[in-house]
Amino acid sequence: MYHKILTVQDISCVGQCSLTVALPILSAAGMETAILPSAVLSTHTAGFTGFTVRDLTADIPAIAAHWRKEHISFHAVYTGYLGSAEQIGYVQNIFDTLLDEGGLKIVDPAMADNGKLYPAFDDAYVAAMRPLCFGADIILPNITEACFLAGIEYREQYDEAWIGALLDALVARGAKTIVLTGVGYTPETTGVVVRAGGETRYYAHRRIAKGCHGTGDVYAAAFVGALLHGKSAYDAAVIAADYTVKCIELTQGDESHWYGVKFELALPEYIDMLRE
Ligand code: PXL
Repeated sequence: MYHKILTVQDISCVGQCSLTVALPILSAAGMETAILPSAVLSTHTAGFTGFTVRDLTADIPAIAAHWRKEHISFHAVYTGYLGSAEQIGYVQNIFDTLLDEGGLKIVDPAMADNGKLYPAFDDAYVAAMRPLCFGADIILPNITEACFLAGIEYREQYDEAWIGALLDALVARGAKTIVLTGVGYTPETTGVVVRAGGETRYYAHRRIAKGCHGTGDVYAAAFVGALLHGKSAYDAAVIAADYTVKCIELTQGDESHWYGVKFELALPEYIDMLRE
């Protein structure tokens, strides 16, 4: 299926994350992909120092107004790393005014990992992110982000009951389909829990010891591409997991490539997975 979609995220010029991975992955999935850069950074903020940031919040209302004037609309809007709490309000307005009838709102609340918010964010940002997530059709948080959204204390050790309670807390606040990433119940595995339509399913896969930057963005873009291609939320979550693992495997062993993953090398396999 060919769809016109919009993704709203930053451009980190160097570092293989956000728009520089979402655009090629969504294009590979066969989607016409419009972009709205939330900010332009010289690099991402996870490991580089002294990066430049140009917040584009002030440009967004005029861009959205121009699109409305041109009667442009999208089958889905998918958001990732956003520049500011104020920008989240503009994104809500884009959800409300630029989606086709029945269009999908997909939010990756890219704001935290390993129990901590990213350097640019604070509690006000989390508070602004909640209504965006709880009004969306699909959210893709990792465990840290899910805890911030649900107001539950982050844990490194957990079991299925605790994950179930975390999902329940998100649903109680209004979450619809939840794709919870980075859930592992054994030291050798990690995986993804998909709660959709009252049903919860888990897909476990190999855990690769070292954490890799940008893999959350690779995962979310691959999920969105597969979903819009016509896969179910669970099947899209499995394809995105297998693709992301492949990207990490292809990067392992190259110490100089610490800032991201070589997602480009696995795009042919991603396309094959979509065709199956
Ligand atoms: O991968 C998430 C992300 C996106 N954009 C910027 C980031 C990060 C993670 O740190 O810094 C600018």
